[in-house]
Amino acid sequence: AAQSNGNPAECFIKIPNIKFTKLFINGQFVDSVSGKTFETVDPRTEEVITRIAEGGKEDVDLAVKAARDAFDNGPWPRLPGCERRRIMLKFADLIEENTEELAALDAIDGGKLFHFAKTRDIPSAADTFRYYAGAADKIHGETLKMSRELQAYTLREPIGVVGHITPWNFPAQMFSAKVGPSLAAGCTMVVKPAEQTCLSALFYAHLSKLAGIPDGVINVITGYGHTAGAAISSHMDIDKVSFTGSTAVGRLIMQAAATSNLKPVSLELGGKSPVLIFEDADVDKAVDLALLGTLFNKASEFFSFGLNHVYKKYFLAFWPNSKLQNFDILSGRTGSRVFVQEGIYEEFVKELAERVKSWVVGDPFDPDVRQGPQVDKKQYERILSYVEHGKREGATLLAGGKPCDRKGYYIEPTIFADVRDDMIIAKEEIFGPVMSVFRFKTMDEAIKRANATEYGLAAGIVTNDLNIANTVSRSIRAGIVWINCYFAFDRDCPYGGYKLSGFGRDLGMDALDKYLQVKAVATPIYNSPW
Ligand code: TXE
Repeated sequence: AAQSNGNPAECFIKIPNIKFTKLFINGQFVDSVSGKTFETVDPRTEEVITRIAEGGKEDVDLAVKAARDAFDNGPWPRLPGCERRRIMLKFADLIEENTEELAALDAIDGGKLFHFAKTRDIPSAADTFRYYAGAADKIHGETLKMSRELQAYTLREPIGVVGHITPWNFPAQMFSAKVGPSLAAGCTMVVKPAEQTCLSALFYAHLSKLAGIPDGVINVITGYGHTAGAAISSHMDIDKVSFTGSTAVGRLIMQAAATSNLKPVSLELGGKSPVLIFEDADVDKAVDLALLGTLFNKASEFFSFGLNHVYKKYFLAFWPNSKLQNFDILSGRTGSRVFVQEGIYEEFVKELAERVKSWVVGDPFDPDVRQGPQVDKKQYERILSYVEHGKREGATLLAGGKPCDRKGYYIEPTIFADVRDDMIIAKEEIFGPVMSVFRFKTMDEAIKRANATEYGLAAGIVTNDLNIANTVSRSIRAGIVWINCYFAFDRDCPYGGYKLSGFGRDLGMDALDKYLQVKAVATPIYNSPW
């Protein structure tokens, strides 16, 4: 792969001064009770950006108290929906006004590609708030005629105090996809962002206050998972937990919920998503899809959050020579198992090896860069250890396979071909720029092998044959299937997993239900004419 040594100083964006590093509780930025702080590191340079307040159990208790009070006594759940909508729209506008700064925070804190965050992640987060703002005054129940003498109606009430625990991979989308629907529902909340990417979450907290969201409605506790996160999942006064992250932690959260107050949880967990490329497909387009799907955005993970015009326009500007011009915009989320039908396998692999050479790795502020650094040392080392497994197990290394020769957590885009289903790299989620290419003969075989995973987050199909597309999409056990695109979706498209990829959906109207209780109210009617 090509490397860019783009110096951020030469980029047009000034690295922002860090304004918010404390916990946000009841509308105020405060130190943690213990006074402890932790470092947040810039993955581009491995240097400390700043220290952030380290929230623990006592801080979670304070945040929950504020959220409970805001829920039980405050205005937010009591406002008419149209009023909540107005405030949420203001919040969205403020996010948009601060797009550059938010994008830069995610770039220095998490290695996110700045230009992409600026044109896609942050605008999409603002739009997600707008989408749910529009829902805030459309939450209503049903009237039921139980019998001639008995009538009932249902109320959809906010579930209460919500705990949101999020990962580092998409800070803007995670925040908006969780906070948006819960705000619209009238809930109050405690958000714990991933310890690697806290800076933008604190900035959102600040903007929420400017927008007029009352104190105590959104609280942000920065800190570690086993302390602050665990205090949320086991809290007796939190009514629901919404989590995105690893399957291992998802299990812990469910256990903690079960043994505390039996709060409902929704879990959006890992994946090992297959992409099935059939031999009638255009090889050029399929190669583009596979590259973008697995390598873009530094991880084998890429939220497009939109076939929207902004995204499309930007995307095409970003890749003017891409063969994707006539293709719907795509990307990949853990699309790390690429199954290619034997008739085009050799051609595909050859083209892939060639094309990855021009895949630019480097500073996320450089507009030519397609792949930034990994988020932290732990993730970097974890990915490299999987790469070693791949080599040891005898997969053919087509490209990459080692760290980049520069400071920062940079890894060469790595492609293994001739991967067998029993190899570790074929089974475990790597969550890095590592693609595994498999060969298959028939559609039935491909379906079987694609489904032979404990996960079920997403899948991709590349074919021009309508029958194949329809049959495979019905046969794959995954929460979302993309045909001739990858990771194409938007705020109105529900997202979540089957099997060990979790349950519950983020985004779309389905996500609102997670934050609502249904109450049925029955009453007799005397002398009803009907
Ligand atoms: O996730 P974690 P990490 C997968 C992916 C990745 C792996 C590790 O495989 O390589 O997870 O990533 C908090 N109680 N996905 O370390 O550890 C933690 O502080 C309560 C897939 O980021 O699950 C953070 O806020 N909370 C996924 C959040 O959980 C705890 C996206 C996520 O951390 C906790 C991200 C505990 N005991 C990772 N321990 C996807 N598919 O989108 C940690 N946390």
